[in-house]
Amino acid sequence: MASNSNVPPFQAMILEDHDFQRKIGAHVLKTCGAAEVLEAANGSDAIALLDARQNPLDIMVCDLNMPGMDGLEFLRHIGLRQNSVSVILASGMEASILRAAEMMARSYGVRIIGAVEKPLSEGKLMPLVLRHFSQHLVSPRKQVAAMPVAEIKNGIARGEFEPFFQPKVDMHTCKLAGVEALMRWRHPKAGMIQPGAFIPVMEANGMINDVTFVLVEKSLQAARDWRDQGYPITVAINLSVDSLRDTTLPDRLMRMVTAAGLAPDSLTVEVTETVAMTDLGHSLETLARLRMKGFGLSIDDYGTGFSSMQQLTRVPFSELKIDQVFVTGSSKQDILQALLTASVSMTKRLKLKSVAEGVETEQDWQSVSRVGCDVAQGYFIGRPMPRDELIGWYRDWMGAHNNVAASE
Ligand code: G
Ligand code: G
Ligand code: MN
Repeated sequence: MASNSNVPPFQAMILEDHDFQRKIGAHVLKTCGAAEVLEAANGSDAIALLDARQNPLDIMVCDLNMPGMDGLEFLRHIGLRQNSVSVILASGMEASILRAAEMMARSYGVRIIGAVEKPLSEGKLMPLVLRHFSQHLVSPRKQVAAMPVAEIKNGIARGEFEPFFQPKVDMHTCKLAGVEALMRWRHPKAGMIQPGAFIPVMEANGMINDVTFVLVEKSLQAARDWRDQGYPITVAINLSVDSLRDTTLPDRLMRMVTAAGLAPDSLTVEVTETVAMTDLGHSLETLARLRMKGFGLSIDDYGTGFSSMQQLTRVPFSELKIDQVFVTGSSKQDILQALLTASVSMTKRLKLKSVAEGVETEQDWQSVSRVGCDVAQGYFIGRPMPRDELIGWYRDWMGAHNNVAASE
């Protein structure tokens, strides 16, 4: 029961008509770190308790099937009240009913962090409590001024987009585990432009797909050159929803990989959980086909989306990248350590490779190493760099970490 000491004390409620089950629920919430647990046996009582409070509740566990106002109606009411409480659905009902309730509640604007089957236990609730805290950590990424569409079109026509490469290293051997290709715009007047200024514009205007293929082409060429120099390096590329919708994408990538004289396992595709779950039919077909053909498949920015692990297990991922919000500065925050531990142990259960993003300092490296993460990426290791700098960087890096590699 070491986990509960890692979350800040929180205010909770259990809504459950069955006396015995309600007592169990209240007890389990306390073992998960709740400072106070309100108890309600039906929806109307729960509403009254919520309305009477000064400070908002953090987390509540909500039964669905109850006499009087049932859980569904209760959720509609808290949606209408725009209550910010995070809700965990608990039920003895079958999974399809839980899923329907979850969808309904979300459409009313209720924050649902997951569903569990009764009886409740710390093992079932704790991951969802951690999820509540993780979603409160995520703030939208910094906005940058968007470039005009016409200017981007010119840039594409002039061939100004190119990949920079950021190293990912194996945490045990310190050897290169691959590189991530990140798009940059070498603008003749403005200099080097970051993706935040043009990728959202490209996505919104149906321009991302073509540029993605240019990026893949250049990345594969780089990978081929590195291999010829004696460095077989896997390259990862980021894909948008538009690219995944195209179910012929795997065949096209296969032709490109073959033309570059490489095998499909030298290319990994990174998609965010949100992207993977959009237009699920087409995405799943494309993703499954990519894996079938032997490409690597990575969940990017893990922990920042809203998909449940159950949803993610439907996609045949080979790697999970833990978002930098959980990594950067994690050595100083117990809550981040707890989230890292939970994410890494899950990747091990699912037999996925874990990659920590945003390793900025030696302390970050140590904290992700402690929880057993396989691979690290971040400024502490190397910034995204032009292709011609990578091998030089790698020689320096191995020079500095030779002792680590040799002692393994
Ligand atoms: O490199 P940073 O370098 O600033 O990248 C910012 C964001 O842009 C990241 O979320 C990254 O995933 C995304 N990104 C970078 N390159 C590409 C790309 O080629 N395609 C897509 N779709 N996203 C990219
Ligand atoms: O979303 P995605 O994971 O694809 O994008 C990676 C983004 O994170 C890029 O913008 C990249 O430049 C940035 N990045 C990589 N390493 C670090 C790091 O150590 N710290 C910070 N703050 N950003 C990083
Ligand atoms: Mn990425």
